Amino acid sequence: MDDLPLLQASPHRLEEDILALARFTQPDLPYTRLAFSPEDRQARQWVVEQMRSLGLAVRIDPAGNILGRREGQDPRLPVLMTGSHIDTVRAGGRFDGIVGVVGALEVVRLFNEAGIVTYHPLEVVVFTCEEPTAYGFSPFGSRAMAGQLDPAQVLRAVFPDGRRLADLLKDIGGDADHLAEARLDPARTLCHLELHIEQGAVMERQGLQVGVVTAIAAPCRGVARFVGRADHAGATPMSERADALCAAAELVLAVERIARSYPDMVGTVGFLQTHPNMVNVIPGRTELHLEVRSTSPEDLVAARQALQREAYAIARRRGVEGDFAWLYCDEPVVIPSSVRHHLEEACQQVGVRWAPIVSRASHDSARLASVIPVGMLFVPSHRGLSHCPEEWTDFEQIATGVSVLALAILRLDRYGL
Ligand code: HGY
Ligand code: MN
Ligand code: MN
Repeated sequence: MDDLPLLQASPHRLEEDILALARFTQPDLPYTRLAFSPEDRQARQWVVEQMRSLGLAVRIDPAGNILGRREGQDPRLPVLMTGSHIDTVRAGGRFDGIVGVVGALEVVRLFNEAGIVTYHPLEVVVFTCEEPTAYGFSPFGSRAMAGQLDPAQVLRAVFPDGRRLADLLKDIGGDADHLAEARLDPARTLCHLELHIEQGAVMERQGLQVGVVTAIAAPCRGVARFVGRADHAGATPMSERADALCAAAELVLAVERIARSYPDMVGTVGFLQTHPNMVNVIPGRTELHLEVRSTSPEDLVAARQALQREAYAIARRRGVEGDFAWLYCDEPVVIPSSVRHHLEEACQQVGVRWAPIVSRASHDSARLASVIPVGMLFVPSHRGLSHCPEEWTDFEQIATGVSVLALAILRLDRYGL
């Protein structure tokens, strides 16, 4: 048993921070803090102030990622990163991403209180725009760090209301003209650890306090558009219609059917627009955004091909124009045992009920995994609910996860990978 200190995170401080961040929301739609929104900018400023109050040196990279640096004993050593995101989905929760940021801040507090100076520099990270937005590719900040963004695409990106992504980035301290400088240097980065809520019900059902993530499922997201013929809903015989919404409806059910046909896959259509969207007009145009997720690269390839075929077959069958394109397809991630080992040992030493667990949700860590070693710890989600205001994790449960995170960082700092 090594002599690394077991530090006890404070549920009360974590509660204060989480409830403080929850106040930065669209007031009429809690909890909504979309990336680049006024609420997001206020929350980012709050985090910067917290970082500075803990003695961290704060910088914002060209992708808008916030990095709070705590110097180590040896500046030549690579950085140990930990953090997550603070933007939410629309009408989302108070814990998704936030737990990883306030947890990282609490680790710094614990180190400060214990007078611990790690060998490696430590960086607390808030990634820009992890959740989807109207211009498509997300996560944004972690993708930029992984060198997975096309700067030209970013410079071209415009929201439906005309706002340019480059301008929004500038508003938060980023710089779309220098995105390449946000890229991580793997030689200067030891690893990244992310504490996150499970967003599923496995841990609560099994009475687990901490989950050590083994793999992260990957989303493949695509856009389908159907163009039929808007017409009078009353005067047009059923045999003479080109109904774009019926075509979309068939594809929605095809996503469900195809996802169900693979053992480890999920599929969803969470976004559907129809035009002109009036009860007495046959829909002339529809646009839907779909995703399928799995930890199996082979199944994802097969499902993508099946979906693409299905979209065009539906269009032909129904006599409407159909168009389908994949926005992006991320790769599933396997967590390296070199990092997992320290997370598992930290669980053992803290003495928590833990188990290995697959992440069905995607995370910033999944994007970084292509360039540096990553690891993830989960804390339970009450009734498995997430991406909704009912999302909940007890502050004591979060504190347990943070205590394990703190020890895992000390282990990685002392023993390396
Ligand atoms: O969609 C996800 O898995 C993540 O919550 N953005
Ligand atoms: Mn999320
Ligand atoms: Mn998240």
